[in-house]
Amino acid sequence: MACLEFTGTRLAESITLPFLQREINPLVRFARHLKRSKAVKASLYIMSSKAGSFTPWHVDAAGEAHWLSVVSGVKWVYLLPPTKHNVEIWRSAETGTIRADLIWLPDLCRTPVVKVELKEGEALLIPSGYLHAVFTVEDSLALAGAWISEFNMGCHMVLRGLEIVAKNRKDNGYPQFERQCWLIARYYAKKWSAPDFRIEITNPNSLRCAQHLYRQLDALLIFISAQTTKINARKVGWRKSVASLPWGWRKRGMIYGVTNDLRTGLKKVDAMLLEMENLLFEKRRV
Ligand SMILES: O=C(O)CCC(=O)C(=O)O
Ligand SMILES: [Fe+2]
Repeated sequence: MACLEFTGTRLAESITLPFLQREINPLVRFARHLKRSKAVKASLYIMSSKAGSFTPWHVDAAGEAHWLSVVSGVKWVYLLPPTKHNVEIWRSAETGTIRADLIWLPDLCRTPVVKVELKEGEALLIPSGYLHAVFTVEDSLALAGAWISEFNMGCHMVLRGLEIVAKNRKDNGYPQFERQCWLIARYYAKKWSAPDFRIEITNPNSLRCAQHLYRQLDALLIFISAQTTKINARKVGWRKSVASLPWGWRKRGMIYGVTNDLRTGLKKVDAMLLEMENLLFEKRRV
């Protein structure tokens, strides 16, 4: 299988990104900041595979979500959700504890494997963190686009952490992951810590969505706080993440401002959510 990134090319310009990638991808939403701070590469790929080729079980960089669109040929995509147990099995395969070349990974997992056949003109959305393996049935040409988002931060953090520990994604991890995390953090720090910010809750569903986002951003706060401490300590291994911060942030002390504002924002939202939960609960009882 040959895989090439085509971000920023004429081919990329001719593609309309799916709604999800456009609306959820911080790269797109924060493009204004990204240009100034040396553009981050969006992830668009083109893949050409021979019939009979097989991409073994893996999770994409930092558990990014992505779409896979088959232009010609046929592919079978096998999927497993990123439960704690499944991720542990995959990690064992990555570190060599399990011989993934001898064992069909789903046999060790507790969730059923899902198989999707993708034919010419069809596309599949692979959610964040999903383990997948791909078998090419007929010679094929496919396009893919990947992104990370604040709605899956918990998952990104766990998988990014595993990548760093396994040191298996030195060169092809998610492009400038840390930088994007900081941009997301800044966006919510500003929005949520504003004095007039209120979260709109109208029904149990919107409450669940808001609670989900709260938990994801809480995971993000842990991550950026850890980075701030490392930056303080000037540990050699963290130079790279310092370098990946948006330009000028370090000098202007922005990293501390963002961390503090996000913490304040989260506290505020936590209190609001509790209040809303009580209100909704009361309403239902009446
Ligand atoms: O098509 C393939 O063989 C691999 C595709 C893949 O892993 C992906 O789109 O993430
Ligand atoms: Fe993949």
